[in-house]
Amino acid sequence: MSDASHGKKNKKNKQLEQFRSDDNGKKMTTDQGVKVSEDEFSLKAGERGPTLMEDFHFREKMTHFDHERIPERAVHARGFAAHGEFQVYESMKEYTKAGFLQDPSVKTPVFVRFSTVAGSKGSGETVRDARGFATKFYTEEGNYDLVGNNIPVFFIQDAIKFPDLVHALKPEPHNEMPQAATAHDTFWDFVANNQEAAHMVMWAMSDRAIPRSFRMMEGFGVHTFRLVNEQGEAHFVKFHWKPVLGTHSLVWDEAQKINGKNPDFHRGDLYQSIEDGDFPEYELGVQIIKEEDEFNLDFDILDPTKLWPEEDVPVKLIGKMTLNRNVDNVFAETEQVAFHPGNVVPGIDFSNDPLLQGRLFSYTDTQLIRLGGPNFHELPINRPVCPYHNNQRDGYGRMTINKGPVSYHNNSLADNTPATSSEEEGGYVHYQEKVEGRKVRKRSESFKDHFSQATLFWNSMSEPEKQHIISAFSFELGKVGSKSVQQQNVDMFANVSLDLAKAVADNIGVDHPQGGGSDVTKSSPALSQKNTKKNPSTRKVAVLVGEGFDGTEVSSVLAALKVEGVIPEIISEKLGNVKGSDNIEFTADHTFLTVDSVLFDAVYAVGGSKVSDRFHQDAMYFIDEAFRHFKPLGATHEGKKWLKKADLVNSKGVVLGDDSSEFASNFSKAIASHRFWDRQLI
Ligand code: HDD
Repeated sequence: MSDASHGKKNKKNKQLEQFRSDDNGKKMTTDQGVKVSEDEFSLKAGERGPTLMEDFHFREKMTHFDHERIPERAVHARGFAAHGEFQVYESMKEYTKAGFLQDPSVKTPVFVRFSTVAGSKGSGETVRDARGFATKFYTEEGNYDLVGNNIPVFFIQDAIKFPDLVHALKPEPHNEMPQAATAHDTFWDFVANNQEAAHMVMWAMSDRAIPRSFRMMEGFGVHTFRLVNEQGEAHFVKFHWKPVLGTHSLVWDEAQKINGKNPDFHRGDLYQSIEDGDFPEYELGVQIIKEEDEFNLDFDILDPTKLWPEEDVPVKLIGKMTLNRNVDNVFAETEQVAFHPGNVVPGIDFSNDPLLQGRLFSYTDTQLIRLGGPNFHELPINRPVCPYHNNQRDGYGRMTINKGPVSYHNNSLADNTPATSSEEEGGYVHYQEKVEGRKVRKRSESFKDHFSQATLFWNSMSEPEKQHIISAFSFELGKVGSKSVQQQNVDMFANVSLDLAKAVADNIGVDHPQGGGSDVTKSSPALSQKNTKKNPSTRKVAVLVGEGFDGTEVSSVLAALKVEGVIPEIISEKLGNVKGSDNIEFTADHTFLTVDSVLFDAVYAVGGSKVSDRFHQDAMYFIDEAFRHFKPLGATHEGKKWLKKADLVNSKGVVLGDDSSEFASNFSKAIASHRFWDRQLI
């Protein structure tokens, strides 16, 4: 509660407060404020007679309902958001004059929306896909939007290809299948015939595309931007978000099952963590390159299909973002928020990345149709926290009442106000990059290497991660109907790795590639999730408890796990109380009917002296599935019998014990490990 009462005192929250409305306990009125006497029966001429047009309450209620929906986002339709705050660790004055990056004592309000890319608004959340990671900083100098993804590179190099990419990856137009999935012909046809996609496809086939949680994924600004300081000096920059809990992923089989068991898995996880006070945290990182070093890397820094290996250009962590408040209304805030990579503040500028330049057009354009006109910046969630004045006027849904006759510049009647500001006064002045060239429709030669970094990514993966990538390719291409498209992709990815291409070819029954192979031997350990942070905090553990469990021992294990931040949830035969020894009772949170092992990070098998055969069978199934998803398993007391019966006691990540404190400490370490990938499945 110390954290400024969960951000309640911040300027954005105070601004939003003016627009909040609490209908609880109030009298019902029409939109015109007239009290309503009856809300169940329309006005009729006689009890069985025709409904009358003069029923203004009926008309208003129905009309509003008929217009309740707005177009979903063309991409990133399925999303979830939260409020928070950002604080810089130390002044970034050397590189940028951006006000919110100067003073470590300043908390800048933020609003962050996470999303999948391909699926519709109601689609499942644990699909294989990139995740959007869009942050709006409400700074004192205006809104700054960092509209990124959880993958540091993009499928295409030029925005003119974006409609083609999206047409290919969305459900196919003749039958609108498949939903929220790239495992279909048009996507893979696009990939093989637009080979700049190679690098991002490697990421999309990796564990990064099935994150365990929005709280456990990285974010990237993707493009090269510029930081500009007070002296007008510029540096190239790439932005990163690093989750404090580390970067962790699901298993593909588990991810697919979660979509059935709980299609709201990721939003539920984010929402509940914030409600519980386990605020998600991310550190902001920057990679910085001097202007004069623009050409010193072996790729073009304007090419959005390239990352800057962290070992070559270190990531400097410059601040932390904490998400500490859920929205009050998903439509008003999450749905109506309008991000734009062109929303920048003085001190942050663009580069000539042709993907970025095209994005600068697309985002306003899409909001105009989605939010119904040019005044979407006035929606409460989109308003800056600093004052704004200009001569823009009118349009659908205009809310500001601009006073006076003057709405033009220059003028004398209002003393030429609103007045422009000089650079010294904080006016945004675009970086004066010298540009020269002929007008050509061309791709720079320096953008033409599509495979070296795809191989760098492959080389950086641990063995289990490589196996996951092979499986993902085999799954996706295995769903492709066209043999030709399958073969084209195998031939294409032979340029990334022959091992990969051959393994996939074998799995999907096409020929081994004719040529291929790569001479890139470099790797970047920072890209492997094997090297991420390990922390048991906020991990959910299913505690399988039956009647007659050992009350004292189990209570002390659960208490010790909670100290580590682990969240145990009791699963028993029925909801309500479950009795153990020593007069200890637990309240069951779930039964095997209401949850499944895929919804938990680990299982603690406790059992009980009086469990039924049915409970026994269900527990065995639950444990077996968790084991197959490489999850940590712990067992004490009767629970050990289940693991012995399943022959799991000697496997990696299986913790047995009777001494409660030793068991809790070992189990908690296993939980922090996330998954035991080198476990031999039986
Ligand atoms: Fe985009 C939404 C991220 C390339 C056009 N994009 C959108 C969102 C994110 C990204 C996170 C959702 C924002 C939200 O939560 O409301 N987009 C990216 C990244 C890209 C990228 C990281 C590559 C580096 N996008 C990109 C291109 C174009 C677009 C090249 C078009 C030229 N993106 C859009 C859009 C969307 C969008 C159609 C759909 C809804 C919206 O903008 O507000 O305009």
